[in-house]
Amino acid sequence: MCGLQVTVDEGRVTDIRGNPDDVWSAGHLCPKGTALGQIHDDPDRLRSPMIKQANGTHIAVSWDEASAEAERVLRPVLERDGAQAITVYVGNPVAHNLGLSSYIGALVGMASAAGMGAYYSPGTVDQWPLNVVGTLVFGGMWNAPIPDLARTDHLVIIGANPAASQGSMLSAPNVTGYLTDIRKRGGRVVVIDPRRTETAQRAGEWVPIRPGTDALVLFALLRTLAADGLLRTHPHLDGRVQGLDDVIALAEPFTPEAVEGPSGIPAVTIRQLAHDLASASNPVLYSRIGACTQEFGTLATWLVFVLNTALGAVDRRGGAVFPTPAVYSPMFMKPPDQTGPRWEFGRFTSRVRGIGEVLSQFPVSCLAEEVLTPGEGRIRAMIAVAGNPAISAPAAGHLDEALASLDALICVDNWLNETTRHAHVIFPGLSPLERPHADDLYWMYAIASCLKWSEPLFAPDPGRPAEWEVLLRLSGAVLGTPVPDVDLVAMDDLYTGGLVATMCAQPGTPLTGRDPVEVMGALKGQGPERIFDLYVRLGPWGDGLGANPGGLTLDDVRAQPDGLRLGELQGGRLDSAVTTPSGTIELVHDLFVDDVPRLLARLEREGESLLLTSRRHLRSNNSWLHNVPSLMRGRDRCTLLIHPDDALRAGLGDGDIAEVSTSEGKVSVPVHVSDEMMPGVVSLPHGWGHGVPGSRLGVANAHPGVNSNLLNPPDLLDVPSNTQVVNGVPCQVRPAG
Ligand SMILES: Nc1nc2c(c(=O)[nH]1)N[C@H]1C(S)=C(S)[C@@H](COP(=O)(O)OP(=O)(O)OC[C@H]3O[C@@H](n4cnc5c(=O)[nH]c(N)nc54)[C@H](O)[C@@H]3O)O[C@H]1N2
Ligand SMILES: Nc1nc2c(c(=O)[nH]1)N[C@H]1C(S)=C(S)[C@@H](COP(=O)(O)OP(=O)(O)OC[C@H]3O[C@@H](n4cnc5c(=O)[nH]c(N)nc54)[C@H](O)[C@@H]3O)O[C@H]1N2
Ligand SMILES: [Mo]
Repeated sequence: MCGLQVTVDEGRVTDIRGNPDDVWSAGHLCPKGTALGQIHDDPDRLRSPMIKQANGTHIAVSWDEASAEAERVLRPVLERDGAQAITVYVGNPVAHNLGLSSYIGALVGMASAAGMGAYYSPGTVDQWPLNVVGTLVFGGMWNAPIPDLARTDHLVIIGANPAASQGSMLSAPNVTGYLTDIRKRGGRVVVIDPRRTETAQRAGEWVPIRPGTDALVLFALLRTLAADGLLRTHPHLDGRVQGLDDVIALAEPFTPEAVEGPSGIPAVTIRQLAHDLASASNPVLYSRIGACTQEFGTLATWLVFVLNTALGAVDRRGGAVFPTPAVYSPMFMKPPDQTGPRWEFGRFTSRVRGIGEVLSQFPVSCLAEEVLTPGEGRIRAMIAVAGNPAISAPAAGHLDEALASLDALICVDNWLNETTRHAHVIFPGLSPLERPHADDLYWMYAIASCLKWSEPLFAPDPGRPAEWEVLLRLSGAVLGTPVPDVDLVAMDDLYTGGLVATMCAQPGTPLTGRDPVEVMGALKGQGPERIFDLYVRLGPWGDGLGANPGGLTLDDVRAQPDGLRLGELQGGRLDSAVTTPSGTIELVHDLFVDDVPRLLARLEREGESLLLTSRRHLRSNNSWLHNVPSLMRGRDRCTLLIHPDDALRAGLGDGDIAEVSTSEGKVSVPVHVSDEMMPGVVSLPHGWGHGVPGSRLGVANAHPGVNSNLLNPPDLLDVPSNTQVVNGVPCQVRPAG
């Protein structure tokens, strides 16, 4: 989302810096942005499709040969077992890539129409609790207020490390600058995290917490606010909230004294935290992945919004506010398979484990067993789009085995890596500098309403399709046309026309009630540009396809290479932003209430072992920036962080190699002894474990690290949301060898 200024000399990138004139980022840039030139020039980046030969190695082939090979492996599966034998894996970069984000719906939607069961994504190792809470409390999978960083005077950050991640489901340039500013204007930033992170160091206030116990502490905070008479009335929320008293009643058993032992946070500290929140002018809590991918991810994420509501922070400037995205996204719509007035969960169950779907997904760790277990309905083909599940999914060892066993694995990916080495065919996308770019979903979490469009810097080599064309080709193939014969123009019209027709037919979209033929007639061009033009025009500042004459179209956005800044965060948006059946914030649902007994049982658990957690680094991006030389300089980053007391007990010194083991597996990894970890908790980054045979990653393979997901068991789950637990996994640590 940050604006770049790229200097090119004779066709080569010589410099990348932040664009000082960018309306959004005003010159800010993180190391990932500066890496785009090296990504573009990476000799390992695939420029032509690859197919796997009989001996298991990959060779470059023409696009026609690749299509023929995809047809050769895919068709027999479809003919023998039907579309129920295929699945799609939607990887993380899909959300950050205009062509993929615009057309992944074509592939998933058409494969579903053909009979595919669940699709998979890293969502269940990420933000699925937030999706569940957004759906039930605010009315949409991606509905959630964000902290008003520029105005809060008391920010509590739970399980997020924006100093590394730059903020997650919270889009702001230079988040750490905002944290510094909060303190400069006399406010406070408190970080609740088992690790004294870079963010905690900046915040100055660190409250260490035992992993997985946030929900206990949040209930205790709520209970304290209520018991100590700190809940004020908040007229702006009058009649707009349901169920707060019921949640307060549920908090009764969670006294600060009761949760002190399990959480490691002294009761007196919890009371102080509650009183500080209540006495601040503009308090707000923000949580992310550490509060999601843990044993009680749904309850913790839910309680953050309960507390924000109880404090009157929701929908108020300086609190938790609803952004106004300037561009529409179809992700704001209810999925077409959710037909009733209320969202349904558990509508179908997984074949092997019998687990119920949540927002159409099973835990990503189900994928391996669905591939490996014989019987009716077994998955035999997979299309993986910009994902590296061999590294990113829990129980990664099983998944690696499963990927190797597929009858057809087709990857849309730019590298030959740990996952794609198993592919029968790899279709590479263009480099980030060869394709246009614009964001959609992430403006939903942004601290300002902006519109931007970036033109491609370089023309792709002749004959290279864009990724959206590859997705349409594969969509057509799943529907029955041989891969080489798919008519891309017809498929594009079918998909875009279908999207428009859905939006016209569904209540509550900007196209409700309009004529799809007339809408399609008002659009020009094809591909992501046509779709993005539609979304600009359907945004609050758009021309509404004629309904709002003089409003914006994509052409207006293109004319402003530094972007358009159209609005700032404000309160008072609840009535339009909240789309629950009642139109109010609905705090109480069975899905939450039914999980409280599980949390109560946590109070009784004793004799805990060492717990494993995850972390991120500023110069990594999940698994896939480790081939960029400038991001790999410096010390080894794939280390086990451990507190000095735990290291001493385990007989480990700084730099020693530890063997870390769990019920799932073991790895050997260098140790970094530091009191930045709280005692009893160790931390490993995810995204490592390179250097596997058959991959082609010159730089990454020279710094392989270990795959932390070899340690994460498949069946440790946050029950209500199907989210995998990768924070708070019981483990043992001892000297290796
Ligand atoms: N540079 C960089 N930026 C990234 C990424 C990257 O890999 N590198 N990844 C991107 C992606 S895909 C995402 S989803 C976002 C994630 O963005 P964030 O949510 O900010 O993720 P992390 O930096 O992993 O921070 C999670 C924190 O949770 C803490 N934690 C672990 N267990 C618990 C617990 O039980 N309770 C509490 N309170 N804290 C806990 C960890 O110690 C860690 O500090 O970042 C995005 N941005
Ligand atoms: N233990 C543990 N596991 C985790 C996490 C954790 O905190 N701890 N975090 C989880 C989270 S939040 C996430 S989002 C997932 C990430 O999980 P994934 O999305 O599966 O993995 P990534 O590492 O992001 O892999 C991205 C893939 O996209 C490819 N790629 C990069 N750019 C492009 C492009 O332009 N086009 C195409 N077609 N492909 C491209 C890369 O080569 C790579 O194969 O990991 C999850 N796994
Ligand atoms: Mo993520």
